[in-house]
Amino acid sequence: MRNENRRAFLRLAGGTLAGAGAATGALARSEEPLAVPDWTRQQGATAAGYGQPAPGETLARYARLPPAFPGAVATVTPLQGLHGVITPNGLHYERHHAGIPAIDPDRHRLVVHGLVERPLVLTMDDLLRFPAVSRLHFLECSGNTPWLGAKPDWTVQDSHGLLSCAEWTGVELATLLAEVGVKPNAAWILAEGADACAMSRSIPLDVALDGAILAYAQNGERLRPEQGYPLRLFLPGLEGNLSIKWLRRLKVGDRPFQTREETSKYTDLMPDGSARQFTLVMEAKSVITAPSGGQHLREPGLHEIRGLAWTGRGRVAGVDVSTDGGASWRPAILEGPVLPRCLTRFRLPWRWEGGAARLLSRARDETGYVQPAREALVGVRGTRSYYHNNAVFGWAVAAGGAVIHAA
Ligand SMILES: Nc1nc2c(c(=O)[nH]1)N[C@H]1C(S)=C(S)[C@@H](COP(=O)(O)O)O[C@H]1N2
Ligand SMILES: [Mo]
Repeated sequence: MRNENRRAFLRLAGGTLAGAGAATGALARSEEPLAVPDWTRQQGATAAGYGQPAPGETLARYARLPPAFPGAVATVTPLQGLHGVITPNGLHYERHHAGIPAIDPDRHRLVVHGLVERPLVLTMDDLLRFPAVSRLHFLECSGNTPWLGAKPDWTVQDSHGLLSCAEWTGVELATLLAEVGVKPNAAWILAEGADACAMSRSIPLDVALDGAILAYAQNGERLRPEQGYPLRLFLPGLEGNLSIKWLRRLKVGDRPFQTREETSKYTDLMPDGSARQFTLVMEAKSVITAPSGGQHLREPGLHEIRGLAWTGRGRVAGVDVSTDGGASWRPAILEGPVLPRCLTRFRLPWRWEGGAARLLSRARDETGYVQPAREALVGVRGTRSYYHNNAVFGWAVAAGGAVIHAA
């Protein structure tokens, strides 16, 4: 296009767009809308072996609490900065009870024994020859979202960051169990990690046969060391602790093995002093990621409320959003495809008039289960629980646009 024509076209476009609203004001006001910038006047940088985010777009995990010792760390995913449902591998949350072991993949072995016809010792090469499946699933630590001690200055990374979602590739546990042949009285499987705490959990056999994966890849590349390289168990929809990283042993038995992680930890203390064991499923939950804690709404007008919903029981069926603290609710739009036991993005256009508002989201899953209000959850579970807080969670927008956490 010749220069003069181009200017005329842009003037016209600018004029038309300017009429559409304040957001396009900058374009309409610009003297020279398409001046040739410096970066267009010279050759760009050369290619990199492994790509990195653009400078200035670097999100980061951080430890939510100072670890008791360096290996016992939990780092949180910056949910407020992510789009869609996939967590980039470098930002997947981490929970290590005894640090990240440095495993030589050539010397790593997986032993399968106990109540099986043909015990096996497998190398990584052996496992890579089995039929491979790839599935998109969320992973959430059951200790995500502290039960007590909510803070107004929480960001969504602080309150919900022990949550990530990836495409996991590996061998279905069912395939391997068919290979070793489980005995008729088999009912539970012990999974053990190769880290310094030999993290171990018992999994009911029927649960283990329902989509569990011996995963060696994550979002297309081999697992990151912090996610269990070279092999982890991945149990879709269940509390993160069951997805044993650095997996080295599977033992089939006829009863639960009663490991430390299912007796002293990962149980739910009820108001009457009894403790629930093996509360494995992550129930339906959702959270608004924008606007969220620490963010600031700059100007009144149209804003899109965005968030994530998930359930360990299948698919998210719907998400309702309230902007008035629960007095009224509107159904949000679910961004497809809505996959089972996977994060689902929801969004809802909202006109912010500039006043105070209280934003809440409430997920519903395909079983009919509805994410509970905090009072309802505490009514049943009391306040002595630590794990499985899936209560409705709110953000307060102040008249000036500042966003903080408010139940
Ligand atoms: N071997 C081993 N497996 C483990 C853990 C661990 O410390 N050691 N942490 C568990 C916990 S509590 C969670 S929530 C998830 C975290 O997985 P991620 O670090 O890949 O996010 O792994 C689980 N598997
Ligand atoms: Mo966890």
